[in-house]
Amino acid sequence: MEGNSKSQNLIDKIQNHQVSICVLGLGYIGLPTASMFATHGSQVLGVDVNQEVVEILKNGEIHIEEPGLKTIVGAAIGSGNLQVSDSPGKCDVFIIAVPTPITADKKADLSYVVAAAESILPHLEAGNLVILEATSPPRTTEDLLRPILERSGLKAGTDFMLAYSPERVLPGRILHELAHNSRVIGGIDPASAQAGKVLYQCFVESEITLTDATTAEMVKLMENTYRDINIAAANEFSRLAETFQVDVWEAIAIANRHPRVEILQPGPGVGGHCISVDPWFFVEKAPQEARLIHQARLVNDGQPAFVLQLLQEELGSLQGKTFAVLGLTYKPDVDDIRESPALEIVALLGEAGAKVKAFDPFIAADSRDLDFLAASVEEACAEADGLLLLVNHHQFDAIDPQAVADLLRGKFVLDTRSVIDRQAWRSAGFAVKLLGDGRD
Ligand code: SAJ
Repeated sequence: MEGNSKSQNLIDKIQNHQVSICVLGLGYIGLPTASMFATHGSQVLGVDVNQEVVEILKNGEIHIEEPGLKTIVGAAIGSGNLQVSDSPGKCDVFIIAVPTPITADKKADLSYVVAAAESILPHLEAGNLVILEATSPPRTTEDLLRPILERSGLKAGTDFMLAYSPERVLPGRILHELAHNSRVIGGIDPASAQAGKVLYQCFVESEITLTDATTAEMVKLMENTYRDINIAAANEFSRLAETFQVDVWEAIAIANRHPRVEILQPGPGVGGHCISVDPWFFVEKAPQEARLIHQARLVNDGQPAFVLQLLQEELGSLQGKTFAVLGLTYKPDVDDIRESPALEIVALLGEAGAKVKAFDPFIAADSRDLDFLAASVEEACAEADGLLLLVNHHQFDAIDPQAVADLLRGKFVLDTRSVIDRQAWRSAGFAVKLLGDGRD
């Protein structure tokens, strides 16, 4: 019962706009979340262990590309409600929004969650609420986070509240989806979940469903796993279409006219830090049960090698050839290259003895980490033996095949996303190959 009076105190503070919130991790999720709370009247301390990020934000800039983010961060900092720091302080609520990547052997790396939880310890007080937002293997809140926080001497459920509430927003639409997507909050007890609900109601305009922490963890992983399996089906269909000399894009469009079929789009593979990562958390924890999930991961992870195979079938040996690569990010119109299949394809081209000149409008040509970047489509195409379209950024819609034809040494284009107007490219003298069209 003590827990309920604690939660009522916190709920009163939230409703009276007197709550202070510490958001740990100022990345794609933490920064928009911190800014949303701040612009809706809460006092927010945004924390990132990367000093460079803290400095950029203090100078009114942002370190990630996301529509509308700069405006809302500017408004949050300008209002005085959002402060940034490299270490947490005393607050009513702590939200952990740090990355949970996978290791090379496909195990969840929870070191950032552990570090964030430990950094809260000296500040944790009775009546606080701690919420984990990072995508995590089932039971992380109960079996990893709870014991760390209880090292404070306080007991979860009795002295402080603890919940898991995954982010579900789509990069490129984060601000809209933060407010309009439904949200799930899993508490270690009903009082924790209820306090979380009142908190997120500050800016979430959609339904908020309450459950227990482990169910909420599982829900998050199931959503991304479901999408991964469905993309794997589309990718496998693209391979079958090559075998049976069918255009998979046409076949999918026709199949999707069935009222209960909605096949996704094939492509060069699945990237990003979510869908290509999260299903592994099931495989790691329950390999005997997660067999379909494992196979889907292997299909999607094998798609870059399939792209190389198509290229070799079209052009023979790639040794000594140079390719113009258009697009490096994991999907269109974002600046995120984490787990990007395009980077895997660049690496495979290198292993096959080919050179790459890549252009991506979302990546600065002087990026320190990538040494194969061109500053424009034209620069990438100059003297290339072929062109690979790996990401369907909107900017690429405007490429005129006639304008680039003379720049390339070899007039060959491989489209992995079904975006180019094949007839127009053929008229400009190109041999065109579309991934998944076995008739090409
Ligand atoms: N992709 C395809 N074919 C498709 C759809 C996507 O090849 O038909 C590829 C994309 O090119 C990309 C990858 O899949 O490489 C993932 O892109 P995505 O747009 O499907 O998803 P993410 O990773 O940007 O965001 C997902 C979303 N989850 C679901 O849609 C179930 C988002 O709602 C989550 O919040 C996010 O993961 C996350 O953070 O977990």
